Amino acid sequence: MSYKYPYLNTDMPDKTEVLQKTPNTATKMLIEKIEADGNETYLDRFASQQPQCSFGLKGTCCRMCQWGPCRITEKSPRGICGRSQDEIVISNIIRALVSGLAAHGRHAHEIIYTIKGVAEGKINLKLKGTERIIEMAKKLELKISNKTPEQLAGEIADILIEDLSRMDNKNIRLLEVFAPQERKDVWGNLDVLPRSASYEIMEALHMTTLGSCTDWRAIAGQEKRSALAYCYSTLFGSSLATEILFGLPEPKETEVNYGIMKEDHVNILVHGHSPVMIEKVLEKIKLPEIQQLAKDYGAKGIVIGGLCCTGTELLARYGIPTVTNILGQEFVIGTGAVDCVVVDMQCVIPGMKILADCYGTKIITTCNSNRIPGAVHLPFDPEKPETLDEDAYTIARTAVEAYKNRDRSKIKIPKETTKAYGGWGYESIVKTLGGISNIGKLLKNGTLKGIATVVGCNTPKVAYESNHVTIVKKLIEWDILVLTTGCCSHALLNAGLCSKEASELCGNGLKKVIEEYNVPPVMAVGGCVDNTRTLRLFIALSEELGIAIKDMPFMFVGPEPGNEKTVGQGMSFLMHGVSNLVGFPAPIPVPMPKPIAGSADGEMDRGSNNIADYFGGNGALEELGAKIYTEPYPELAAQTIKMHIKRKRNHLGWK
Ligand code: BF8
Repeated sequence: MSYKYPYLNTDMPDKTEVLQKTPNTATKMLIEKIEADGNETYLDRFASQQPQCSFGLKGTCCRMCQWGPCRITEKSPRGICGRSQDEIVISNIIRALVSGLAAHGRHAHEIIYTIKGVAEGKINLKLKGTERIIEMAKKLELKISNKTPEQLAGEIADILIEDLSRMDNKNIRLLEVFAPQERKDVWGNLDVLPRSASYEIMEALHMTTLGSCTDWRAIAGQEKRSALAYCYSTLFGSSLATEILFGLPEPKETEVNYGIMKEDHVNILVHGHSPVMIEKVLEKIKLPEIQQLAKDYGAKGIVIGGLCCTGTELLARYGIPTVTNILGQEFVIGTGAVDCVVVDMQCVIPGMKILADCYGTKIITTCNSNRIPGAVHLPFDPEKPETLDEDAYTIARTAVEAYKNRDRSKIKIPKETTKAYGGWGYESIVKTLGGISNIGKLLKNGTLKGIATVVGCNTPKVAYESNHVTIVKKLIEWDILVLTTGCCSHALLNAGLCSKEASELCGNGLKKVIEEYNVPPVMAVGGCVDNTRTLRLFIALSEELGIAIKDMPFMFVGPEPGNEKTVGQGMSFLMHGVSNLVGFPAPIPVPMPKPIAGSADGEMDRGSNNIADYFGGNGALEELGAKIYTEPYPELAAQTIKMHIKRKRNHLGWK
């Protein structure tokens, strides 16, 4: 049985259909095991939630004051205050976007203040990214001579903090130095240049509260401003700051997937987004006394595996194997083999702790913003770093000690391991592919037809990971190079698409590139904030070829949107002129067909509103040179991407 998604005229899968259609073989076994153990996962809760609220699906429920909630219907086309559908829909979208901006902002805050702490000698870590420090110091026109990398990093951190918090009417510095001039002119003409993450969050919430702005176009303007703050203050801010702290990523050959866990080892998973504490914990785990402790409890060693974006960060830096993504975090606990999960911030679902209690898995939280009742809590605060080493040691010890409490009757680890060549960064992609001008040539002569960044979360609205994998298999068959981040990258890593062996699935052009340059067809470039790396590549290619990004054969693809953070991801690329293909609209609107009243055969009216027409029609296209396509069926989504890229190539006169 499947569930209806009425406004997209599509179906969503139940558990049986997920079992039939997911490409992830390891999870099939785990879904059945968890059910046999009498435990529930998101799949059961998704079923309990059906049918989902149709107003929520359309974004037409207003909860921005306490007179409501109000819903838009034919009978009531306005909320109690008089707010129209357009105003409600755009307000819901911008509130989701700035919520994601706040999350990335908080992430950036932790990393940037860690740099400050290290630069001032208060945090016992070393800055490993000298190359990035020098590059940024030059771009930001800092005086470099006679300064240590630490001094320069401290000055850069101050600028990044200003970009997060500036209240006066000045531009975000990272935008000034990293954005292409063509775009700065477009944004300037639209009057959407942002001040800072904090200011734009404040203004977005202000504009959408009761009795504030009722001009949806003005709110859409603030949406664009907030998206640019999201992109340059918090994506560029966190990603570059992490590289200052931990160094530039280098691609690594490794093995990923559930099978990296071992029954006779201590299995520790690391989860979240901001890997400062975990960096220290890894240092402590290597200590002979901690390794010995594991042996004393009868374990043959210690396995570390990565979840979500902390996982992809550690893959990039140390080749630590990734295991799974946001919707896999319950499945992996269901193996019964996880002794401990150390989490930092974001995308840790409550369901994971519920299952952890069923399987005797210890959870350790390390961020004050991410508390979980019943978990051991040892927070890292870059402004109070005195106990960092001591706490990291306690975490390492506690995680290993958890091994002795494991319930051995419930262990079942899937055998699947998958080869992967992941951990790409902007510099390593450019270098490995022979330089920017060579990548430009490969695009121009049609060896590569285009570049798609396929990213984002999982959604229960499709069979687990099926849209990510189906779309990307098609794209590489059509010689479209794929870059990926976040939860999508876990799906593609586990499906074997981030390894050179996936060459057999590729078209002749991409095959040639794989052989000649020793790269995989799908390049995992880190966590969600590392979409910066892809944007830098797009900007560099556009500048090299002298062609605006909006005219290049590029596309942003978010097949399975979930977290509020993903709204800003797509918008960041849209602002640069890169069209989006998203699997599901909410909360980004598309024309929403509705049954025609009195129609016996369920005929649908296209339905429309100004917001839908703006993002999916000519509005954004005219202003930004890009638009949002929505297509939940992966085969059709892949066709849409192919057509979009073909259209761009035709326009450029490229074969
Ligand atoms: O930032 S892809 S579910 S883990 S939000 Fe979260 Fe979505 Fe995963 Fe990383 Ni991104």
